[in-house]
Amino acid sequence: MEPRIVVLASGSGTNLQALIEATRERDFPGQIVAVGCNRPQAFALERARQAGIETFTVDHTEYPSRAEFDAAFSAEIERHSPDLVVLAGFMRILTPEFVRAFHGTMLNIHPSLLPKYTGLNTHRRALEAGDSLHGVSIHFVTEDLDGGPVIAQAQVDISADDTPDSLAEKVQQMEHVLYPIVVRWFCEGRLTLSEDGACFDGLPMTTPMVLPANDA
Ligand code: NHR
Ligand code: GAR
Repeated sequence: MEPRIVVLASGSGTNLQALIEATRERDFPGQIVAVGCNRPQAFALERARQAGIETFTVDHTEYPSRAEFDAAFSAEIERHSPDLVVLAGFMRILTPEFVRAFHGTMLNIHPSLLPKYTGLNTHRRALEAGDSLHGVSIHFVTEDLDGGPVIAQAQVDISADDTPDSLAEKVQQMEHVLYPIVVRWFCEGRLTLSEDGACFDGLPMTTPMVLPANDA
């Protein structure tokens, strides 16, 4: 059977859309079996419904603690027996218990060139720092927030007239290219997490795979 993928999202779901389109290709080695959300109004849910994919929502505002939200959310995820959990614009920090339950089988896409700018508002922070290069990283999720082993990155150039919004748009275009590639590698069994970090075809990755900026 093809690897079963559960995608978790909180917002507009453009990365989800890119993954839906990629996994629809006849030769794609995995299937999205469900989309989970912590916000009932997230447009990601609508995209999943449009694609005929099962959805579930666990509204974090209805839970008194992170631990209780995470317990309810992970129970919903487990019902779908995922081989891979994909965070795609998922905006809640996950407890160590949650992360341990999906060790080596959970990926996140983060809008910066990690280890730079973990956390939020990455585009504004890259601009304020005067950086000329920015981008996106895909990493295994560990207890260390945005600190798990990085698998792949795509760079974008920052130009003088960029704003946080224009930069976000450029970065997102690369996200939609890179995430389906990395999810495919995972589904093909080429990507694993070992004590030495991320491995590709069984060999530890000493450095992430990088798609360079156009005029780098
Ligand atoms: N959880 C763990 N344990 N490890 C990671 O690497 C995680 C994670 C949960 C989410 C995505 C991450 C990102 O790509 C992610 C990686 C949300 C926040 C945050 O501060 C930080 C990082 C990420 C996602 N969230 C606020 C919180 O209190 C809420 C913000 C909101 O709801 O808008 O959880 O950047
Ligand atoms: C993406 O740019 C993703 O990198 C970022 O949110 C956006 C979600 O867009 N993720 C984070 O900031 C995680 N904290 P989408 O909902 O359209 O895929």
